[in-house]
Amino acid sequence: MRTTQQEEASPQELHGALDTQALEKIARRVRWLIISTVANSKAGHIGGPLSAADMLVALYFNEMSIDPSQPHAPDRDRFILSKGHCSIGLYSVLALRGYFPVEELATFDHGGSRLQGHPDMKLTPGVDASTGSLGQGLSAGLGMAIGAKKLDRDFHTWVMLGDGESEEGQVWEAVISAPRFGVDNLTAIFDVNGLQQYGWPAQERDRFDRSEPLGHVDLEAVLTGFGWNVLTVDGNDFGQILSAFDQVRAWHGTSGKPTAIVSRTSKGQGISFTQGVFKWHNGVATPEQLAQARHELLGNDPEGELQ
Ligand SMILES: Cc1ncc(C[n+]2csc(CCOP(=O)(O)OP(=O)(O)O)c2C)c(N)n1
Ligand SMILES: [Mg+2]
Repeated sequence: MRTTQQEEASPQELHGALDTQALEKIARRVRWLIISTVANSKAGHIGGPLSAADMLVALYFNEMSIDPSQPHAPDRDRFILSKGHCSIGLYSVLALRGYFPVEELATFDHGGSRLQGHPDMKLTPGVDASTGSLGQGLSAGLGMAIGAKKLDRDFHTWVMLGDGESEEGQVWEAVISAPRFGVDNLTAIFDVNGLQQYGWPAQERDRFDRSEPLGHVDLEAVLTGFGWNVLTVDGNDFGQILSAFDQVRAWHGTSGKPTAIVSRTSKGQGISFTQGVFKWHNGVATPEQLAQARHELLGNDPEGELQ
């Protein structure tokens, strides 16, 4: 799908080209592609891609300096999905943005497909780092940001992490060291959706309700203390996301510090039966559930017929 507004803008000049209504429409399509593709392939993650969908759409459709026809352009902005199990969210956005045909999503997680369950930078156009083993993406992004400084290149590197993922020690090695390098060309987005794969039972003997991975942590205070610029947004609100991006752009090349966006979201966002339900970390929707999701996301929108 290419929107009229996009056709008018050159690939490098998308910033600000779409308003929040247009972005919301794209995000509804992305959510439909996530749940329908996973159902088609009978495997994949749902809750994490859905919580991150709005941020991914805002980055790829309104913020990053990229050209889908030149996925290896040296000056492109970089994006690393450190929570690599959420690949179908990234692939859906990359497909709609024009990196590869939307129809290719039908091959998701199949042997021989370019769209593996976890992102592979050697296979998929638009994927800047191979991820899936949680905890590693911010270190890779820090390396890219330092590299840009050393080579005097002006691109920005974005990394998205999960809140469960942020229990990994390597995340904090990167958090602690990044400010020493003055990487004001690096932004870490923490997708704080309140759930991980299982988490801890909220109460003893409680097998179903799950407590927040970072619920006991003042993430903003910790990141500020380690020397980061910190912004907090409702990560399912495009107005707040775009305002945060304005601030990131103002700090790029000027603040001398990396930036963290604490993106407060809800896992499974946007579909009534997945939202806030830990069991939808992954899962395959039944035909009835798919029909309901489609109705909630697309109504009778004929353009929703994407696969
Ligand atoms: C090093 C490592 N340990 C465990 C896993 C298995 N795993 C996949 S997703 C997940 C939970 C991640 O939770 P979170 O980061 O909060 O992601 P989200 O809620 O966005 O799905 C786990 C433990 C993994 N992929 N890598
Ligand atoms: Mg989570």
